[in-house]
Amino acid sequence: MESTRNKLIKLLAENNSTYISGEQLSNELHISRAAIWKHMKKLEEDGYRIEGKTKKGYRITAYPSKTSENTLHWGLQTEWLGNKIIHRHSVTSTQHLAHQLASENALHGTVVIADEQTEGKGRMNRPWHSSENKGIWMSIILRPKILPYLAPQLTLLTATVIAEVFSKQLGITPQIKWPNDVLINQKKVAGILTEMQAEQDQIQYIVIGIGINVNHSINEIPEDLVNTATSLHIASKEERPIKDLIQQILQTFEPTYNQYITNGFTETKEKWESYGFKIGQDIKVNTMKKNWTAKFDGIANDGALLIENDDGRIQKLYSAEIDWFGGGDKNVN
Ligand code: BT5
Repeated sequence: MESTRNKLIKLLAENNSTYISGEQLSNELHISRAAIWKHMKKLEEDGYRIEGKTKKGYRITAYPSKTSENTLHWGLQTEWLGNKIIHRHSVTSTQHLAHQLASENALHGTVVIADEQTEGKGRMNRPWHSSENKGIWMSIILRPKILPYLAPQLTLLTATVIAEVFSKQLGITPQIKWPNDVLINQKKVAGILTEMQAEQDQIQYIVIGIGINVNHSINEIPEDLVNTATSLHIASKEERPIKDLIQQILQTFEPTYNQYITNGFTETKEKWESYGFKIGQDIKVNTMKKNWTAKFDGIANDGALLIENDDGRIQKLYSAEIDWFGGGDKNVN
């Protein structure tokens, strides 16, 4: 059951440019005008600002900066992405919850967000450190009409979205390390995990997991990651409201995704390569079978890693880790 308080916020938010009268609120919520007034005082204590005008009624003029379903909806300029947002304080992994919701028919564009994850995960079940209120721990449910083998393109697309928000809106230029790491000063600030449920030639749903270290100070980065991980705060000396950044990412993701679905991968490929880390340089390539050195040529039209071997042979790889000389610890991946 939705709380009266949440219903009240929704009613006020729906009418954010106009006013809603005390009488109307009282009718819709089935409580007295005095009870509404008490709820409003509580909201103000939490950082909401509510303007009341005689004869007109009420409207919200400012939301608190903390992350919640209501604050995320407030001012979110998207058409379909985030129409449904599920926010929890603590989850094992937003991926788990998103899979569960997707299998229960959650709509395309549903977004799951948590303040902390107790079992955040990376690829191949590697752990993803997700401490409380320090970063963005979010999963997006998509139901794209593309062939399943193209799904990895969405990982690359998501990396370009994060890179664009960092560089265009925060003034921090990151690099993208193939396939799914966003780096600042050669340290990992964000990772992406794309998982899907599909049949032979049809995707049922995709869950894109996005982890971004936002407000960690250096001593809040776990010891085993301190040489390889960073946060926006460490890189720019600024703390940022998580919710603003989530909104910026959703607002950039939606048109980028729409463009990709309409026109294909070309634009994403170009953008990805403009941020691509070590393109044109020698890298270490690690696959399940072997490790070797090759020149990184960029990505192919389908998103695969393109390398040039010593004998001049160009090779396409769909699954590999890359590393670089002087890259430090092996666990930068
Ligand atoms: C990734 O995996 O980079 C994908 C991370 C996806 C996390 C999001 S958060 C929301 C959603 N819910 C989840 O449970 N997951 C997604 P991979 O490339 O395998 O990198 C994992 C490796 O990164 C680990 O083995 C560590 O070495 C390192 N690592 C762990 N936590 C980190 C952090 N917070 N920042 C930087 N590096 C980290």
